[in-house]
Amino acid sequence: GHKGCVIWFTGLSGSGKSTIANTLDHQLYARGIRSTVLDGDNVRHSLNAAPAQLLPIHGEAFAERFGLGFSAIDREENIRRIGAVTQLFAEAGMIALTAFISPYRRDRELVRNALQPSEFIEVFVNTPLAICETRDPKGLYKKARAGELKGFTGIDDPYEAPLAPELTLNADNHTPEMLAETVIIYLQTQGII
Ligand code: GGZ
Repeated sequence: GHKGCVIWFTGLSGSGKSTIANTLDHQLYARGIRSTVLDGDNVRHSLNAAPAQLLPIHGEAFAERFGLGFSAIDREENIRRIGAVTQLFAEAGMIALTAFISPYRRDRELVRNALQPSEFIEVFVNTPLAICETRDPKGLYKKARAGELKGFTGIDDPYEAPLAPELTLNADNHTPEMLAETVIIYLQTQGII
């Protein structure tokens, strides 16, 4: 068996959060533990997007009110909603893995404080900006450097690194498999799995 919890990955764009979370998801599955991954691809485009079907009915004002972008308050609301969803998962006894930049310390602490102390595992994916920028899988850093994309985390928008994360992963010289193993071992030592 296992206990419900939230494994909250935080780090820059391109740091490896989603890759590590998905690798961990597979490793847990291989051990007979069902978990789920929430990331930008499945949350920002669904729960936190303006529903396209309703645009013709309610108009652009609806999208502006309920769809989330990347301003400070939009990021805050993004994390708040995700936190609420993960709280439901944890309370249902499930393991929720999240992979969002979540750049603000306060937003992450609000999620932490809504859970039991043992239920929130903050994992700092500590990949240096220079490496994230070299990877640049979507070319977004390049655009941000060129001034074509404003408010990009790490370039002209803040990233507040955790002060006391449960785990810090150095993703630049280890494989995702090794890093996910580190989390597995932590979960075992904590009696979560
Ligand atoms: C940061 C941005 C931005 C800006 C679009 N700043 O590499 P990606 O593409 O897939 O990861 C980034 C993702 C960040 O979404 P999150 O929901 O994780 O952000 S937060 O926790 O801050 O709410 C990037 C893309 O969206 N992206 N514009 N301005 N990342």
